[in-house]
Amino acid sequence: MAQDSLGTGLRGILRKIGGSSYIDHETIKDVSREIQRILLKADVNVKLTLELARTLERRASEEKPPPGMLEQDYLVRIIFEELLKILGEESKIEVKPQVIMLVGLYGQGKTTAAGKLAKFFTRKGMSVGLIAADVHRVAAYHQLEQLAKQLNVSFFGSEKEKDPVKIARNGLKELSQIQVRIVDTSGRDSLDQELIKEIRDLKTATSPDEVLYVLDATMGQQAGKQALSLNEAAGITGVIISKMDGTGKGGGALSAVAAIKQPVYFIGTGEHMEDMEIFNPKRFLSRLMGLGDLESLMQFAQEANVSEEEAEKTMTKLLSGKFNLKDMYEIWEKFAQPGIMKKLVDAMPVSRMPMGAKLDSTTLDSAEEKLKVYRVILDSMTYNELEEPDVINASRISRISTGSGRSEADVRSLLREYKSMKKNMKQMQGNRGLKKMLKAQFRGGDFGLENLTSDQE
Ligand SMILES: Nc1nc2c(ncn2[C@@H]2O[C@H](COP(=O)(O)OP(=O)(O)OP(=O)(O)O)[C@@H](O)[C@H]2O)c(=O)[nH]1
Ligand SMILES: [Mg+2]
Repeated sequence: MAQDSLGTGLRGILRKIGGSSYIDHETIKDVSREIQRILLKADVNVKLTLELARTLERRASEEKPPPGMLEQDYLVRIIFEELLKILGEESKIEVKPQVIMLVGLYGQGKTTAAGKLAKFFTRKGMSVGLIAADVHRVAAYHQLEQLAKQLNVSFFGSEKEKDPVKIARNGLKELSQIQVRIVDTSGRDSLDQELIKEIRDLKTATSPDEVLYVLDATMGQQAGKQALSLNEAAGITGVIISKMDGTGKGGGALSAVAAIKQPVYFIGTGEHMEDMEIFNPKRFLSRLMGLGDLESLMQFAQEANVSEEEAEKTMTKLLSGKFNLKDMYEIWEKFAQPGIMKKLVDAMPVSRMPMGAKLDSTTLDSAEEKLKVYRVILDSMTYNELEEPDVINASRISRISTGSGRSEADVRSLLREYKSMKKNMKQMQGNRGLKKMLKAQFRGGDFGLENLTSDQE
C-alpha cells in the first residue's frame, strides 16, 4: 500500500509515546524530529513538514490535556489533529445531476476514474454518460467506449474529430438527458502550455460543476507544483487519489492536496471498477496510525464540531423514529467509534430497555465490523432506496447484494437492524437522560454518565 511506510513510521512513534513514562521537552523534541523524518521520507513537502513540526512542538509544550486524559494520549491526539489538517475536511461529492470534468497528467488514472465514477453514480440510481475528449492518444476513445459498454452507461466520442472542445460540446448536447455527464480529458508527460490551454478551453466550453483532479499516489514531490498550475488553469474542486494500492509513498499526493486546499473525494485502490473508496480523512488517518480503538482518545469526538442546532436536529430525528436509511447512515457515522454505542446502552437502566431491543453489548462489540459491511451495502443503494427503505423488495435486495459484493443475508440483516433501530428509538421517546447524553455526544461534550442515571424520570 502506498501509505505503508508512512503508517509503519507513525505507528512506531505512537508506540514510543505510549511507552514513555512522562512527556517532557526532550520527548516532544524527539517525537517531532521522528515525525519530520517519516514525513520527508514519505515525500511530504518540506515546508509542510516543518510547519507541522513547529505547530506540534508548540501545542505539545503549551497545551494541557483535558482532565482524565493521559499526557501521552494527548500528544497522540495533537499529532492526529495536525496530520488531519493536511488531509483536509471530509467532503463528499454530491449525488445530483451534474457535469464532471476530469483533469490530470498522463497515465494518472483519469479514464479509469471516469469508469469508477460512472459505476458510483449508477449505483446511486443516476443515469451516467461518458464523453471522450481525449484526442491525443489513439486508444483513448476505445478505452472509454469499452468502459461505457462494460458499465452499461451512455457514451459519446468521435474518432475523426480532433478538437476536444467540439467533442465535449457535442457530447454534452447529445447526452443532455443524462443526469451525470463525465468528460474525460487527455494528459501529458508534464504540464505544458498546450495542455493548460486545452483544459482552460474545455472548462469554458463545458462549465463543469466539478473539476476533479486525478492524482497518482505514487507521485513524488513534483505533484504539488503541478497541482497548483492545474488548479490555476482549471479551478480544481476535488481530488481523486488513484493507485493507493501501489508501492509509492503517498506523501507527494498528500502535499498536493494540502497545497490546493481541495477535498479528496475518493481514493482508487486497484484497476477494477469497484476499486474506489469514498475518502474519509479521519478514518483514513486512524487506520494509518493504527488507532483502531479510538476509545482511549474519545475526546476526538469534540472535533466533530457539531453545532447545538445540528445536535438537536439529529437527536430529535433519532428519537422520533421517523428516520430513513440515509439518516441511519449519518447517525452511524457519528457513532462510528464503538465505545460510544456501548456507553449509550450501558447507561440505560435495564428497565428502560425497550422490549426486544437488540442493542446488547455482544452485538455492540462487533459494531464496528458490521458498520464496515453495512457501509458498502448502503453505498450500493440508490438515493430513492435510502430515502424510502420501504421500496426495497426481493429483486432490489438481489441487485444491492450483487452491487455491494455482500450476501443477500447481509442486506436483509441491515434492513432488519434498521427496522428494529427505528422501533427501539421510538420506544425510547421521552427518556430525558438518553436525550441529554445523545446531545452531549453529538456536541462532543462530557458524557456525565453518573448524572444520567439519576436524571431518568
Ligand atoms: N493499481 C491501480 N492501477 C490503476 C488505478 N487507477 C488506474 N490504474 C491503472 O493505471 C493505468 C493508467 O490509467 P488510465 O485511467 O488510463 O490513466 P489516464 O490518466 O486516463 O491516462 P492518459 O489518458 O493516457 O493520460 C492503467 O493501467 C490503469 O489500469 C488504481 O487505483 N490502482
Ligand atoms: Mg485516459
